[in-house]
Amino acid sequence: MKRILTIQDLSCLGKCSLTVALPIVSAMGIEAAILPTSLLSNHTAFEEFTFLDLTGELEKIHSSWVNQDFTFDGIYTGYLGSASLIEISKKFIETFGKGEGKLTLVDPAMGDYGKLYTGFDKNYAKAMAAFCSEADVIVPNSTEAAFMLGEEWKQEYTKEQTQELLKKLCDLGPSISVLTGVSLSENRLGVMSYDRNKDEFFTYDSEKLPRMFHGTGDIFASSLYGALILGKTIEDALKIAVDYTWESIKITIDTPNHIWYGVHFEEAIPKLLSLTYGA
Ligand code: PXL
Repeated sequence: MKRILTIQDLSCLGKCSLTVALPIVSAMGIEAAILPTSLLSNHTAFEEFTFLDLTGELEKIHSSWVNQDFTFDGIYTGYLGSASLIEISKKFIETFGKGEGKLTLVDPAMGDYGKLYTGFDKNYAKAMAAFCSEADVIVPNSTEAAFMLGEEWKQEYTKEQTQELLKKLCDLGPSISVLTGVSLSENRLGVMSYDRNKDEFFTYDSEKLPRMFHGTGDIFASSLYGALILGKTIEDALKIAVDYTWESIKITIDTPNHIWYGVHFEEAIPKLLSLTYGA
């Protein structure tokens, strides 16, 4: 069985980050070790929240893991929370995430709809851009891409502009960049990727659903990473992740006042397994 490490915050309520990644990666048949970067009462899109930065504890865990020679097939990072958390995550990747056959995926989770999440600023975005040099694959949305590249965010991007963004994102270091939330025609929403080594773009989308929910980026990134760890090609992994995220949103669409609580990704796990393993 493959064993991966995922590094992101633990939000006690509001399905996102670890409370999404752990069940999804586990359901795919992969052991998921976790490192909580911070402990929050709930995610930061709610009206108020508490935040405990766990950098100090992660330093101790790093030393202990080095003593015990632990190994992982790859590392997937999401919302980190502060510059020092980016630094310690880098240390974990350099110690445990490098080597033949290992895969590092960085989701630079820090903003949406043209704005950074509460608590982040341009310096955090700059540090995150530098952190992307540690990754094989990165999966920003257009807001995160624009902040990392120091560009003005636009509500809409043409195909050519999207391709240009993806190439610039690969210049940060990863061999594959994936842009989420790509909409190149009305009523369609999906992703575009660029593989720097093959110089190839790939687009996959599905019907645009009429409502947006919080935490869907984490569902996408977790299922994409799981599929890649299971040996799927980037194209097949992107199809699995887009279709599973779509199904999770579809199931949730009629739940009133649910935007901040996250989607019912649990109920779509059978779909994820049939997409991944066939059924
Ligand atoms: O899903 C992204 C995310 C993860 N973790 C925390 C967040 C957010 C987005 O708002 O606040 C704590």
